[in-house]
Amino acid sequence: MWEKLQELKLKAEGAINACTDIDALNEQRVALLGKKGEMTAISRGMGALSAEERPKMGQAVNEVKQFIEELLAKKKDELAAAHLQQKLEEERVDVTLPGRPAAAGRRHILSVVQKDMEDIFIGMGYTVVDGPQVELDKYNFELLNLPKEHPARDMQDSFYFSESMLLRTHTSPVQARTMEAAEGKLPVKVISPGVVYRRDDDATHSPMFHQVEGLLIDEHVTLADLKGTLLAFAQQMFGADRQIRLRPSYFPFTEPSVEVDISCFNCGGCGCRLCKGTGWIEILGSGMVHPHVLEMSGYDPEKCTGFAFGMGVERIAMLKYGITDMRLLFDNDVRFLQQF
Ligand code: 2NL
Repeated sequence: MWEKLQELKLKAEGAINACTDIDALNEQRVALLGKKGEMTAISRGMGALSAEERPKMGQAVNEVKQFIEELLAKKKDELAAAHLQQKLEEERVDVTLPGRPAAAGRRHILSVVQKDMEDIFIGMGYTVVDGPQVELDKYNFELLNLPKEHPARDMQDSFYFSESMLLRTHTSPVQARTMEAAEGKLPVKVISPGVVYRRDDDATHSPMFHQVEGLLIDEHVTLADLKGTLLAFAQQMFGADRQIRLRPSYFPFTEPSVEVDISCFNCGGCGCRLCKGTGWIEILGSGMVHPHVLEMSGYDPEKCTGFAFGMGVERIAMLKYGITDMRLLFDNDVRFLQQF
C-alpha cells in the first residue's frame, strides 16, 4: 500500500505537469482525487490495516493528497497565466498605427458663402446682427416705407400667421430693430444675414432663401461711400480686377435706388454666355436710405444720411460656383454638396 501511494505520487506529478490546458487538468483532478479516483481507492484499502499502521498510513495519504492538491493549484495558476499571456499576444494593439479616417462632415456651401460675405464686411468694420424670423408687419413693412396697400407688397407676397405677423420677407426688419434700439446714436454700421421667406417657387426662386443686408448711417454718408464699399466687396468676393456698375432702380426704402452689376469674372467683360454677352452680371440692389425710413426709426434726415444694400446668398453662391439650378442647394444630395 505504501508503494502504491508513492507510485501514485510520482504518477500524479508527471500527469499534472503534462497538462497543457485547464480541461486536461480538471480530468486529472477527477482521476486522482475524485470519488472514483485512485486516491479514494487507496484510502478504501486502509480498512485492512492494523490499528498500529492505520494512523501512519492515514498521515501519509493526507500528505500525498495535499501534495497533489498543491500541484493542481500551482498548475492551474500557471495555465491561467499562460492563457492570459497568449491572449495578450494575440490581441495586441499597435497604438502607433494611423487610425481609420473618420468620415468628416462639412459646412453647406450656402453657409460657407454666407460666412465669406460676413467676413468681408466684418473686415470693413461692420457688426453682424440677428433677429426673429417671425416678424411683425410693423418691422417687415411699415418702418421700411411699405404701408398697407402699398403696391410693392405684392412683389413679395408673404406667409402670414395673422394680419400683423408673418415670416420675414427680407432681413431689413433686423436693421429697423437695430435703428430703433440705437435711439438715434451714430454711426449705425451693421449687416444682417439670414433666412427669409417668400411665396415663390420655380427654377430660380425658392420659398426659403438667404440674404445679407447691410446698413450704414452716419453724418455725410454719400452714394460714393456706397460705391466704394460695394467695389471692395465685389473685388474680395469675385477677384481683385472686378469693376462695378450702378444702374438706377427702385426700392420703396431707398432713394435713389441702384442695381449693382459686376464685370463678368468669366470673360472679363468681353461678353460670354454667363453674362449673356453684356460683360456685366447683376449681384445686388441698394441705395441711399429713404429720409422717411430714417425719420420713422428716430433719425433726423437733416443731420445724417445712410446707405443700404441687400443681396441673395443663393445668387452669389450660384454665380461663384457655377451652379445652374437653385433647387440643388436645398435637395441635400451629398454627391452635390461634397463638391464644395
Ligand atoms: C435686393 C435689394 C435692398 C435694402 C435692401 C434696406 C434696409 C433698411 C433701410 C433701407 Cl433698414 N434699405 N435694405 C435697400 C436696398 C435694397 O435689397 O435686391 N435684395 C435681395
